[in-house]
Amino acid sequence: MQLFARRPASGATSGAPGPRSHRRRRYGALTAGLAAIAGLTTTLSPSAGAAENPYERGPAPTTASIEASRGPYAVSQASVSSLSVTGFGGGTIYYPTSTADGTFGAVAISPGYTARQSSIAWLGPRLASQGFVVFTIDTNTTSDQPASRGRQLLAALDYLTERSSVRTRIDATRLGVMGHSMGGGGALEAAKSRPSLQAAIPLTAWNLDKTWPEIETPTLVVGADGDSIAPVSSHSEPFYQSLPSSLDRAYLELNNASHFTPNSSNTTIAKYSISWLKRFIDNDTRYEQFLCPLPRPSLTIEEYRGNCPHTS
Ligand code: 856
Repeated sequence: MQLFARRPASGATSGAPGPRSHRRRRYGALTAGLAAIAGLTTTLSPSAGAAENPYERGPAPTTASIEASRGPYAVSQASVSSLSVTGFGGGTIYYPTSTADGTFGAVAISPGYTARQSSIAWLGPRLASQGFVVFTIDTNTTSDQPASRGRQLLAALDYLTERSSVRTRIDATRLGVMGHSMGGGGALEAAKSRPSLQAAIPLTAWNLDKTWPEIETPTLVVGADGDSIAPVSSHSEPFYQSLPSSLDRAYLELNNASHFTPNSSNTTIAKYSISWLKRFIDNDTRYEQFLCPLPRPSLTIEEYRGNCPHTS
């Protein structure tokens, strides 16, 4: 069942992949037609599904597969020295070792104030093993502010797709950003300044700017109920609420969690981040089942808000 509004799957309309806009309101009859086509795909084999969506990677997901500490792809890594780049502080690229499945989408991730890439390193192999190229970065200085972190995330993506050793493994039209705390504030800044980004996930984000109506990128805002550095009442909640209601957006508030919960392996952060990146970077509707209907409060979820379904 098609729960999110379906965008013209690249190729379905033009035959060529390219940046897509994310405002749902553009589509009317086209959406209805594609929804009808989508209904047929439920009976097709995985390979036929892959043929329909050229960005689909990996086997059909299950709750166990998105909660696992590693996904189906073996992961390699490459260090990027700060001395070899400009515009950000270097980092580590985690990528699927195999080239058999073609190109992958890519995500850059910024740490927070005073922190280095090590503080968000767990996300590298966790996300890359599901079929993404993941770049955990250092910032130029650990005291850089959110707007700077946003520019650095974009510089890192440009390096990744244009100059890095893995550039040929990446589909440069399918990029996303994540970050922790001021790095999450940076992910919001990056999405605001580059609407072609396909997904953004700010984690217990901190920013003095509380309103983000300009964002056109599908955004999953992750807050923590016990965060006293970026309290959800003055950070994640207004960030989420200020996103356009027409946008694919969601708010995940972690239960029994702190500002630093995103700094170590966390299954709830991983499973919803994987689902969001797969759904919006890979256009992979197989992951919609984990996002819609909205997850209910649980031992690890204080609250979940979102605007699905818009159709169906
Ligand atoms: C840890 C962001 C006034 O702002 C703050 O006190 C503050 C503190 C920490 C952070 C952050 O990025 O934490 C991440 O490395 C804002």
